[in-house]
Amino acid sequence: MEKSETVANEDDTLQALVKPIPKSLQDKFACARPSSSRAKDVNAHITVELDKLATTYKSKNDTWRAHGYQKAISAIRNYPKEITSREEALKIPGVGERLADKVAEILESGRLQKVAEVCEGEEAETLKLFMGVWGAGPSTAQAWYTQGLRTLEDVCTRATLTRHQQVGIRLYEDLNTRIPREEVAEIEAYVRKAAGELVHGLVVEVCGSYRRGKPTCGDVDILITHPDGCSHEKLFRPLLTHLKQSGFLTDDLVYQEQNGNQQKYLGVCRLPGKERKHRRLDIIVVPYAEFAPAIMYFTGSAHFNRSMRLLATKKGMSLSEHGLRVGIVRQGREKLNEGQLLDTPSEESIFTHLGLQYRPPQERDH
Ligand code: TTP
Ligand code: MG
Repeated sequence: MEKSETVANEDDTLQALVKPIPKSLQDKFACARPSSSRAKDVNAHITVELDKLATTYKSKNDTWRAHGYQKAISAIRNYPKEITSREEALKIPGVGERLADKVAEILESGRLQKVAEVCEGEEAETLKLFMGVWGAGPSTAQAWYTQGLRTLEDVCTRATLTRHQQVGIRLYEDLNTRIPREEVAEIEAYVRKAAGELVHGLVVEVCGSYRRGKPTCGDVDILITHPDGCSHEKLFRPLLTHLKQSGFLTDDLVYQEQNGNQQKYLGVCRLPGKERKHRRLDIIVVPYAEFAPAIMYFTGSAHFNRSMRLLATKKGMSLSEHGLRVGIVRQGREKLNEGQLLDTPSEESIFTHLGLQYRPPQERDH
């Protein structure tokens, strides 16, 4: 009893360090709203066109424009009614004058001239092709294009490829095919069984788009921890060796990336049996104390995470896959202190600390 009071008082003291922001501002954050379900996506004819722009700007390394469109797409997806006019679009938070013009153009003509200009030229098509090579980001894609390369064959013969990119080219078709949920579940079961043979009592969760309920996934993001707070330490390397020996892991991309106390493996796997495709697999092993912030982060979406982190920043806090801190002083974007770590035993507790209503993973698909 006495102990829980101490914790409660400590929590109250830390909670007092949270900078309040007006509710009207808080409500503007995507993370304060549920993402709409697909069934309610009545403005898909609009978001499909805007999404082409967002994807192309991303491949051109224009992150600022790409995020701007992503934000508008998310806002429009969450709008519950079919948009019928420019004025109606303009009333949606996140949609400004220029975007409303684009919505009006789509409503009138069913398409967007800018999509033809920005997304349909030879350069845009080639950059999209090159961005599909695992390990090639926008800068590499652009460099290959500038070098005069136009096809994957050109890249194979004339570019100097990193080890990742060699895997990306060799498995181009497989790695650019989305994975049905059912197969993700099979991959999880395979990893869970292998991990369970090494250490008992592990918690194994598939995060990413799978946990958000998507019917298909780009890759498989598996998070592993152990409730006793220490047994996870014995798992990482033996598990990878085990999965490699059985032939399940076929290619390593990043063998071990140390991120604080978290360990991350990025690779390629293939289930046993005929006609199986190679699939991208991430395995992240985290200490139990970081489980909630880690599972929040790896569940995403990336847009939802950006919104959460920005809200935390506005409140003088800082959110990452390692934890939630309070009492952060910033000069511009630079943090001047470490702040204090809040107790986050569950995802719910992170929402509560940020003054948000809890959203289950399916409602974070922004
Ligand atoms: P991804 O596997 O890249 O994304 P995803 O699982 O949501 O979608 P996909 O079906 O294409 O695999 O990353 C997993 C999570 O990691 C993502 O949902 C949120 C987090 N993340 C970020 O917050 N920012 C990022 O830039 C990336 C790449 C991931
Ligand atoms: Mg994923």
